[in-house]
Amino acid sequence: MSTVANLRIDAGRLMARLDALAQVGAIEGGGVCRLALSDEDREGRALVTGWMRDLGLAVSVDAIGNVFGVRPGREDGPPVMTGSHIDTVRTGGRYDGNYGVLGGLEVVEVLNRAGITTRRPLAVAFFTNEEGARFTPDMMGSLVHVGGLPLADALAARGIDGATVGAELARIGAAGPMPVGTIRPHAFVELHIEQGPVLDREGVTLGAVDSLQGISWQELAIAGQSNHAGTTPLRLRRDAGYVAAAVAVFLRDLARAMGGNQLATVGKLDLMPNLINVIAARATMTVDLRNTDETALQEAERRLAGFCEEIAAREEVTIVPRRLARFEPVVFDPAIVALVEATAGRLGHSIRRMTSGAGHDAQMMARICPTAMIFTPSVGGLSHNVGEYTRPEDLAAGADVLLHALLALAEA
Ligand code: HGY
Ligand code: MN
Ligand code: MN
Repeated sequence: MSTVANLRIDAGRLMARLDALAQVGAIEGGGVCRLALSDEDREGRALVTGWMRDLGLAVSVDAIGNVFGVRPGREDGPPVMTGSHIDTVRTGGRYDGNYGVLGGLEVVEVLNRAGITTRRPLAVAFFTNEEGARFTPDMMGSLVHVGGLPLADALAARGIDGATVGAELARIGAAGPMPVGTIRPHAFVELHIEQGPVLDREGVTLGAVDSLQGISWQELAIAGQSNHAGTTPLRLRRDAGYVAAAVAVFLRDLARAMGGNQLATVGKLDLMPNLINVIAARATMTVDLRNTDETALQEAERRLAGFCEEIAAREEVTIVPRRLARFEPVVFDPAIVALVEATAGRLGHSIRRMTSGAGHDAQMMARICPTAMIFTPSVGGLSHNVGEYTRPEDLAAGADVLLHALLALAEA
């Protein structure tokens, strides 16, 4: 039997599974559209749970559709868990989320082939609706798992297409019999692409993720009055389209003025009636604010609310905010961060500590067990884009560090 220290994942096998899963919801340019609880999600779930069963994992599905593949240990007890998500944004890449789940399956295959049974059980999970692109909040499945969102509230969440989570779970047959929150891990390590420019720009192979920034999502419903574009003087306009645009410009200026790590994004904007010669009666827009500093994030929220109040009065429109998601910054477990760092060093890979700009299921699991993340570089920092790309050798390096970090946690 090969010594444990020399164990390495099989990069070809990992790439083959990534390529196979990427065919489910494949879109032009090598990307993936697999929105949560869509037909593509159903197909992806079937493929991945099939692989879990082929690897001898005991598959459990909970009431929000989270899927857990458990590998028995020499002893019973809470498993050391890894995993991520297989839902994507509409113009997603093939690595976001999928890589963390398939990296976990590759770890299981290496241990199976080496005839190794760890002291603690291992588990590979994928959580429902991490992206939040169709149903908010994001990280929904893992948030329900840790008790941060009541199951009933999650099931009632209505998507951008009007469907509810509960109805879509039933439609694709993704809900399972296991009560949510059943499996409480001993520890959780998530493998994920960075989705930002840091590692690629610095030429560093891996990231030991020690924190994750705060996230504030809201929808603004702006109501004015439709009117004729050619006959209505400026002073009589109650133009929801103009106000939406002014909010977007304000947000960019706000992020620039606040500096630090403040980010602001208007990703979704719908006008009604959305016609060339009609002043928009309504505008519905989303605002994504992020900051590593919770006090600054609250300041950004306050300044946006103040601007909305002022421009609503000036333009004689109403602006009704609706909170979609709100998560404070998270600090991961220093001991696991150090383990990831030391493991990368032992395997000969460069690594640096960093925070995560993106939200991840790990930020929810950190509420119930020691948790950290491993990042691999995103070429050009591109993600949530069909051009998302990570070099196979970097994908393999990340999975090797996951293998040995999980082994260390499962034997400790
Ligand atoms: O929005 C995020 O950061 C994650 O992709 N859900
Ligand atoms: Mn992700
Ligand atoms: Mn994502």
